[in-house]
Amino acid sequence: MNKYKLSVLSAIFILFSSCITAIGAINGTIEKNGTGDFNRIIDSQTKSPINQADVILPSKGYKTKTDNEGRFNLEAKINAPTIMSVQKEGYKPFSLTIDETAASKPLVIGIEKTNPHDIIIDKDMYHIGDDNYSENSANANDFRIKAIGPFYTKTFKIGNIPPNEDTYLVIGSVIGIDTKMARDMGQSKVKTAYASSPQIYFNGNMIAELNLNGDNQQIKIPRNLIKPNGNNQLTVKAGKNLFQNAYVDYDDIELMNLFIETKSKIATE
Ligand SMILES: [Ca+2]
Repeated sequence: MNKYKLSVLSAIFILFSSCITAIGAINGTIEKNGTGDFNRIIDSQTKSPINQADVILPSKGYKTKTDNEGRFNLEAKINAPTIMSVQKEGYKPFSLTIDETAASKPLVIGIEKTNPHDIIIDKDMYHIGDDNYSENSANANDFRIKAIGPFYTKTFKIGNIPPNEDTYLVIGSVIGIDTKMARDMGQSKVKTAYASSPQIYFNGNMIAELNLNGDNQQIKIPRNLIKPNGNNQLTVKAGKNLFQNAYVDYDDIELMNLFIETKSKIATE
């Protein structure tokens, strides 16, 4: 098995484990869903309310702020999976894909303070692809932002990574991936076709392929690819519809919140 397949498997494993145990997710947690009377944002450590946090639904053009009790209302119609983002200075950007059911119940979300080595690459939402997609694509209802083209790329600085820490790329949320796996998992309703996986490149080397939509996908960045104290480049390339031979049809996706985290090396490695 080659290196990137392993990375993909670990990303999928992390994705599944984060679905099973919401607590302990990397950059925030759903503390409760369906209890209490209000949606709230709290500090995941202290549990105190966070006021003046921005709560954003980029695809709906909706933005609100939490009050002194950390409370907020979602006054937007959610009829398909939609990315909700929470931003507050000093905290890791948090995003969550919510649907009608989740939005109809009070959400309590714990967000986490940033660590000194964390690097926020991008807090905006991007639509990668060609604006040509099926109504049945995973979350196509929510594509409101015009495509930037078949790839996203950004150059950013990385400092010195301590030798006892590993570096991870975290993708806050991604929707719209129409791979065979996404179809088999029920994420994509496209019956007649599927696409190759979006590919993640770090300094020109492919480090992972994304097979599934979801929140908080983590990809380990091999240390030998990192240029310490220098410019590093992240590129995300859209997959392609494997059933369209007449022309290139990129698999339209939206993603949000890209950042780099370092964590102490796992003892078992
Ligand atoms: Ca397309």
